[in-house]
Amino acid sequence: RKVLSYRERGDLCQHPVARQLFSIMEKKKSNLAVSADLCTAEQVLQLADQVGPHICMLKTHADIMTDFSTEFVQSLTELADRHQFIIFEDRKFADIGSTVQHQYRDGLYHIADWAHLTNAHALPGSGVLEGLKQVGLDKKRACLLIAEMSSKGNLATGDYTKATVKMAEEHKDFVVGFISQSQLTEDPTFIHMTPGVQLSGSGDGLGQQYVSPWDAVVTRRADVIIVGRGVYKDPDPASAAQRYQTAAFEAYQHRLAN
Ligand code: UP6
Repeated sequence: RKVLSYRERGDLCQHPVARQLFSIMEKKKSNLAVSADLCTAEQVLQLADQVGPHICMLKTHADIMTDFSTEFVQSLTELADRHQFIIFEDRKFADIGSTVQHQYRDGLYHIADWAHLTNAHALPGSGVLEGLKQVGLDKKRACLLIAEMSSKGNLATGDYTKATVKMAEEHKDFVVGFISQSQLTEDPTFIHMTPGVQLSGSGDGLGQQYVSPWDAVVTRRADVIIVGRGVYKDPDPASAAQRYQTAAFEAYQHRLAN
C-alpha cells in the first residue's frame, strides 16, 4: 500500500494528540523523539531546550528524577509550547485498571496533568486501558501500547504482539499507536515509534539492542525513532539531534518516494 505523508496521515486521525503530532512532524520535518533519561530537572530542561528545534516529541521518565516538581512541569510545558513538541511520559503502565488509574492521576507525578502521551503494556488485559482512559480521555490525553521491545530476550513477540494490536484496535479513542520494532498494521492512523536506535554502537551491555535510524524507518517501517544516549551523551546534543533528525526524516522521505 502507498505510504502517506505526515500531513495526510494527520488528516485521517481522530485523536487530537495524533493530529497534533503529525502536524508537528510535517512542519518541523522531524520524526525524532529524544528520550531525556536524566536525573535532575535542570538537566532535562536544558536538554529539552537544546534539542527542542529538532524533535517532534520529548520522552521522559519522571520517576528517575530526584527533584521532580510542579515548577519543572511548568517549565517543560513552556518549552513544549515554544519549540512545539509533544511530551511523552514513558511510564509503561502494567497493572490492573484501578491501580493504573491512581498511578496515572495521583501520586507524586500526576502524569495525566502534563503528559500529552503515555504508554502501557498489554500484559494485564484491556482493564489497563479502561482504567487509564477514565482519567485520560477527559484531558484529551493519548496512549501507546508496547507491542514489541528492543531488549534482548524480551517476551513481547508473536501472539502477544498480535493480541496487543487487537487491543489497540478496540480502543482507538485512546490508543494512537505502538512502541514496536516493526510495522504491525497498515492502518495509517496508528503511529509506530521505535526505541533502541543509535548511529554508533550495537548495544549497552545491559540488553539494549540498537539499530540505525535508516534500518528503523526504512527496514522496520517506524514512523518515529526514539533516541536517548545517542543524543544526550553526545558532547553537543543539539548537533547530535540534528544528525538523527536528518537521518530519520530522509529515511521516511525515501519510503514516500518508493
Ligand atoms: N525503551 C527502550 N526499549 C523499549 C521500550 N522503551 O529502550 O522496548 C526506552 C528506554 C529508554 C529509551 O526506557 O528510555 O527507550 C532508550 O534509550 P537509549 O537510546 O539511551 O538506549
